Amino acid sequence: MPDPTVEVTSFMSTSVRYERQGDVGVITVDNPPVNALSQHVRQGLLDCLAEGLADDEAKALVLVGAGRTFIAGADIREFGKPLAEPDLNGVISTYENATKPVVAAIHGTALGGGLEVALGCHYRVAVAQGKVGLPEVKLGILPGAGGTQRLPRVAGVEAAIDMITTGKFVPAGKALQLGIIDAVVDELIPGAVAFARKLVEDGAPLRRVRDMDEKVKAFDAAKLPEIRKQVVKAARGQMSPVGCFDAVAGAVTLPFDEGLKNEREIFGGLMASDQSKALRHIFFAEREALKIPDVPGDTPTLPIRQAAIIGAGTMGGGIAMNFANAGIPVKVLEMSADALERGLGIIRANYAATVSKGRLTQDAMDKRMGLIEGVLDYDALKDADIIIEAVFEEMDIKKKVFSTLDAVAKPGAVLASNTSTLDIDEIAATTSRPEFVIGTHFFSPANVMPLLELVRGAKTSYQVISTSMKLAKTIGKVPVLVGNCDGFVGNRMLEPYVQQGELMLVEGALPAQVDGVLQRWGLAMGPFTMGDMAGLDVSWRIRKRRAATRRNDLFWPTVSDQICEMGRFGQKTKAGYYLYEGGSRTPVTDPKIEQLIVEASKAAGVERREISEDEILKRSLYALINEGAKCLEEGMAIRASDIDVIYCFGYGFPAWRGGPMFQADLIGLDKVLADIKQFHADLDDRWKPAKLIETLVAEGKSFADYDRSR
Ligand code: TC6
Repeated sequence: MPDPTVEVTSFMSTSVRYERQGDVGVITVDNPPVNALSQHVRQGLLDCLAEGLADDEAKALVLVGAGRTFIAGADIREFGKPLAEPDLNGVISTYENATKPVVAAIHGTALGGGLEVALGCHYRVAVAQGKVGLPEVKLGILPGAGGTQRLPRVAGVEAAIDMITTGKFVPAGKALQLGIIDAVVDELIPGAVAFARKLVEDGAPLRRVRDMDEKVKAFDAAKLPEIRKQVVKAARGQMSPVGCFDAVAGAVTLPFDEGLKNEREIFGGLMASDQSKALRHIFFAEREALKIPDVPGDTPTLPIRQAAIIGAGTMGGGIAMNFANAGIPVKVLEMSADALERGLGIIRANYAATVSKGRLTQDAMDKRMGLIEGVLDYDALKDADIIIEAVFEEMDIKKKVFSTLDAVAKPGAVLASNTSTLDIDEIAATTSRPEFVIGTHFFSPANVMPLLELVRGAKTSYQVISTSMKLAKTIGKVPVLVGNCDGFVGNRMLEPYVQQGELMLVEGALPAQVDGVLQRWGLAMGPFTMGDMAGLDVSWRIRKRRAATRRNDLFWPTVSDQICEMGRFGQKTKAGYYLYEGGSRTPVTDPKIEQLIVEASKAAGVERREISEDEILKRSLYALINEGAKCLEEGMAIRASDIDVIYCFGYGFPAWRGGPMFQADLIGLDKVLADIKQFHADLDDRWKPAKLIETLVAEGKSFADYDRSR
């Protein structure tokens, strides 16, 4: 039934419509799912504005989004294609120059071009749950429709630099304080319409943000160079935060129109960059990873109202925090009261640290702690909808836990194993319900790292897969479904990568040299710093387990084993490849280890040589790519882009490099293959090229083509 109080005067476009509520015209953008500013929306916005201005009955106009959100930005799918008119800047200035007051009514998220459109309106209101942000920096670009010029004019220069260079979202309350919005309303459309009517009654001016220069004038331009230095440092090689800064600086140093021109020029450079292509690739890859080809999108999911974790160690505690953070009650089982108290103590200390940094209120911490219940008896887990085992990484122990779970868990409970390498089918076989068993490979620290590798066993049901994917999103993770093989996808690829690092040490490199090259390229850390952080004993144990089955015709470096034999397991023992003095986490080179490496070369009969930066980078990156391709050809990863998501969200691979498989396409698969073949000829059989790479090169295709063909 149409609402009789609403007078529909016309439908100019299927995605933007104009209606009137009494004396206020309402322009509604209706372009699901997020009201992105596709070409037809931009045209619709112009058409409906013209309609509203021509409507003599309308004294003011309100702009609103249909469905779950205001406009969430430009249509990212249009990027990289020729611009179709009308361009967004033109639409925004038409709104800004409108002769009747226009009020943007924000709910959901007003992001990017969406917030820029709102800043083109004369006034902005939002519901309390609404959020605003300019997240373009995360796509490798900047707010190119005036956002870098208008936001500082309403929020002040420092707040604008912070928002634009980080892309963070700001909730309505804070947006009001900053001056980004003018009021918080209880109900979206009625609130905005009432606000607009009041403007008319008060004879309020047509306030154009472009003319509001008080806040930019109040800013001391002498501060800019120092802030820029900080932005460059934090960006660690990513161009867009610096471009964003430079554009906002233009709002301080240039008149509005020139500032816009400056913004436009920087925008063009960023948009054409490989970094932006990489970041856009990761944006869509993250969402694509949620789609599992053989699992129908509408597969019903199981409700998860109560979770349980077995083990209150570092991993178990971190996993429990994810549930509590999402408001899901979680029981944590330990074998002794002492171990339980220790585990809960660490969780409490983690939350307290967040409270002391001002990122969580004491009240919220208490609520979260209140959702975590320590238990000492398996029987307490019988009501749980999901039970995640996070005990020691030993097959026999995990099997025992699962056969006990099988006896205790209610029918229909998801039984998950947090393993990083073990065979999920072997674990599932100890239960009478392998279809309910799935691997959940969290990354440490589990309450911080976004990646969640979900491991599909041979019998895992569609329902359990769907439930786990959905749950992962609910607890704030980025899930990727992978197959069941040793190390799954992430750690399996890591092994040849770390091996290349270790081999290069014996051939002539040093840890700080290898780590330095990779860090300068953008990785959060190189293999040796990473090993020290993760604990060298973990990979030592895995190496020992695999020793009996490894190939005898290959040379196996022993440096890492020797370091472990010295009781140096990395940061936790204050020494590993590096030294960590006085509890510091900063690696310091240890001459003793350098000596050990030189001796290892001698013992292996290897004459040490200079290893170039190029060789370090290629051997590290191509080891990942070659193993990634093998994971793909074996079906362990569904898509090349899933592998990129795994590396960017779980292994500190810079998103602005797009992940290893994206890099392979960018470099050119034929070039990558030629180098791999050369390594194969010069080094050893570890470099046997993956068949998939050879096939794709022979067909003139890329990993992206392979993904599209599936
Ligand atoms: C910009 O504005 C530049 C302006 C200057 C120009 C001159 N375009 O994330 P979800 C799709 S740059 C196209 O799962 P949520 C998404 O791919 C843009 N598509 O939902 C997915 O499709 P699928 C600045 C988009 O509720 C579906 O919508 N804005 C866009 O978890 C649902 O998405 C941003 O960077 C888009 N802009 O989160 C905001 N956005 O179902 C980017 C989403 O086919 N978007 N899709 O896989 C977001 O951050 C989130 O989507 C969200 C909603 C917070 C809006």
